[in-house]
Amino acid sequence: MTSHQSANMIDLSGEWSLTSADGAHKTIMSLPGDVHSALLAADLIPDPYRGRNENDVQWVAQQDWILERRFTINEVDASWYLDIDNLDTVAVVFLNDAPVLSADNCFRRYRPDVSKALQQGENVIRIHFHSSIRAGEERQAKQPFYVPYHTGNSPIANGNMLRKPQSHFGWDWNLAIAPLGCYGTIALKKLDTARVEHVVTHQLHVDSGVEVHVAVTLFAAEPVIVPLHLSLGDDRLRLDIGVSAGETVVRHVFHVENPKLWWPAGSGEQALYELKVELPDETIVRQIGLRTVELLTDKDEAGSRFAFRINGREIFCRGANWIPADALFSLTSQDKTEDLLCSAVEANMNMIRVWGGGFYEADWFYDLCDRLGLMVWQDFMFSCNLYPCTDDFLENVDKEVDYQVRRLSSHPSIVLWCGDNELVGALTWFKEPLENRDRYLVAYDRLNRTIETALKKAAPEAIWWPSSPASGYLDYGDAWHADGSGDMHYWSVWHENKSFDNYRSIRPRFCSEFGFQSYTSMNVIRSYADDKDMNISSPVIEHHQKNVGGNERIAGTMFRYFRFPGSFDNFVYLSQVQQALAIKTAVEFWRSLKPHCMGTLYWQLNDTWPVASWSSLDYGGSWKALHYLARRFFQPVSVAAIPGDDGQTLAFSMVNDTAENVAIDMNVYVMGLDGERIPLRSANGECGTDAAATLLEVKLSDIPADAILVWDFIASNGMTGEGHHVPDTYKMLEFRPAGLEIETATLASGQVEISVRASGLALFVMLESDVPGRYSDNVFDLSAGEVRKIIFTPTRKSEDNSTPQFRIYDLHSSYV
Ligand code: BMA
Repeated sequence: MTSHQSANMIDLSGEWSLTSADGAHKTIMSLPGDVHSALLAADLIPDPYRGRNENDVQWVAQQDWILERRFTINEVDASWYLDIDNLDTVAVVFLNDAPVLSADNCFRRYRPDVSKALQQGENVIRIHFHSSIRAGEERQAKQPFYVPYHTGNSPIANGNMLRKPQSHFGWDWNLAIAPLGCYGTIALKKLDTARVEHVVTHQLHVDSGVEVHVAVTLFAAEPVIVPLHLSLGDDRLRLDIGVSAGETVVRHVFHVENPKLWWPAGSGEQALYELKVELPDETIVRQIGLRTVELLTDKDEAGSRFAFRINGREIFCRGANWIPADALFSLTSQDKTEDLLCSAVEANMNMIRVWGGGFYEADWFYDLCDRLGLMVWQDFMFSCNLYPCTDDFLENVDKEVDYQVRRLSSHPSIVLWCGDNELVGALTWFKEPLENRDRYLVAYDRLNRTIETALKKAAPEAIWWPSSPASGYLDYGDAWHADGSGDMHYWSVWHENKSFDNYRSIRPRFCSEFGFQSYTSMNVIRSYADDKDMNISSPVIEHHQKNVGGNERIAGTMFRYFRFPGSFDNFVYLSQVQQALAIKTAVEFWRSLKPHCMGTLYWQLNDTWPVASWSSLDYGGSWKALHYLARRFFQPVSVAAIPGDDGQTLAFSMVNDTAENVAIDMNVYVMGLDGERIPLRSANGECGTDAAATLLEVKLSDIPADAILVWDFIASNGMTGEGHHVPDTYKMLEFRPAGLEIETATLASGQVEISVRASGLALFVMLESDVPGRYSDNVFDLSAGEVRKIIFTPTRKSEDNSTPQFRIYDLHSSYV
């Protein structure tokens, strides 16, 4: 929570005029905002998310653009500055034709003094955006040697030259349109006495409680005495500070007795204290959560550990990777992001990784994570490319890191700062570093060292991890395949076309990326495609797949495990089922390795536009099949069936991430393909706190031909679950019609109660409606005669207020 209130401020957000530098295009644009959205609103471009319109809007980023507005000021004296952040990216700001700022880093905050350029009465402010495409090209040409970038991820060239979100240049899930605009604060502020430059905190947990060390950096143009109020909760004090010209750091230590601790979701409360820093006309608020964080990397027989210890307790991290909330800033909102993050927590996640190809998110994003108990693995914004190591570039990075770390380091949710995404791997992806590894490795180390040094200077207690993935500090090994230490990105199943079983061939310490794609849901497909496009390889559908070979991989995997679906919508459904199965296979096995493995973050939580991707949430926030399964396979207490290496047995593995021991009762049945269950085994056992253990082993030979295994369990803490196991592949079984029927009743709340009944065996029963919404459960199995009641909560009302229409899928009917 950061708020700035000042009587001496001219807020410049709101309406500006937008003109292409050649004068050919003109409209208005609302700030904060992005240029493409403004052009779309003015009908100057088609919706880039529909059809193949992405191709038709490429000209936008090739232009220079000019934003301009007027404002009046009555009192001009020597103390005004421009406060601007998230300016995207290479831009010059003019005030009454005088250049007052030359910016080239979307991740910095700029506060130039503009007093000399201001005039009494009317003023004109103009921002000249230089085309990122041309700026990238010019900077690449000036490099002492060529600096390669990933052409697959970045179809728009040279994005690595610019400090702006790398996925703006395209990605294997993003459209490539190089957006530009101004996404943060834009205001003129008067520097009356002093202003707050930074508020940085750190905490020391001691016997008598917690010491919260607060360092406030004040900035003044001239020496002055200012009253500064500091408060933490009810503890408030006033200090009269003599500030010198330039920066002055004021330090204070609050003692919190009987501290209420902040815990990750599922492990305890998210107690928060409010820290307030007040100058006469400025108030800064920070949310403080009291907690300790350690990253354990002790050596052991397998290599070395990778585990987070929060408040003295090792926490298994369950989560996913976060990419930007939308490809276009103007389409983002706090509500939409809150919905996505709440979905993460509802699926029993306790960590997200803010991936290095997007943004350092806004303050409110981390406030939400603090409140929700979502730990944040925070990457620095470098991804999949190599980067310049020239002095000017490194100096720019140093300032970016300094600003971002000081801005964010108070958040209890942020538990780790990571140098980049996949830059060590990138050293092996291009011919230049393969031919001259020394040069590029040294260049990489200069960048990585710059980031580390700036981080430690800004927040000495912050936990630093050099890169994701990394096998260790100063270890440049292959963390895509070596599983003994560090964090791992395991992509062999998707990118190397290995079978789902292959997830069980590795024993990661912490898997921070692994993923499997699906098509986005039908409602979302309908938002960008017409009826004629509804074919898995139509040009429009292929256009909404950005990973080369992605659709072939999805279809090929279906051949491996299923009978080919009979229609486009069934293909979409089955693609989501197999995605969910892939990720479930990995997570269940890796959780069973606890405490050898202490985290799994799948790739990826969300989407930036409507596209086939690895996400578990559709663009717009609806849950794909994977997200419903994630809620189960991430449940703090769960049971999973893990096939043994011998091919003969199936082990039921219990895992318990809670702080209490639990007793688990489980029943295993043989299920005929007619949907009739026959009890096979019952078992009960204890699973200790923070442990995994085998509850029961079943011989695969106990499963008759033409049957599968199903089970259910209940734990002493009330958590329940169910599942099935097919001995071979689904396509080998002669499933029969499930005879699914649904009855719906609209409740006074506007929710819909849906009764789903099967007359035979129904696997992966999935409800889909014509209006977006959430189901109390979805993608479940039914046996013959079983009825399940589901509550559907629409996220918005249908236009004509009619009852939502439902469509129901199951495995057998997807084939026919
Ligand atoms: C990982 C990520 C992204 C990418 C994903 C899927 O390596 O870091 O770069 O989108 O793979 O290929």
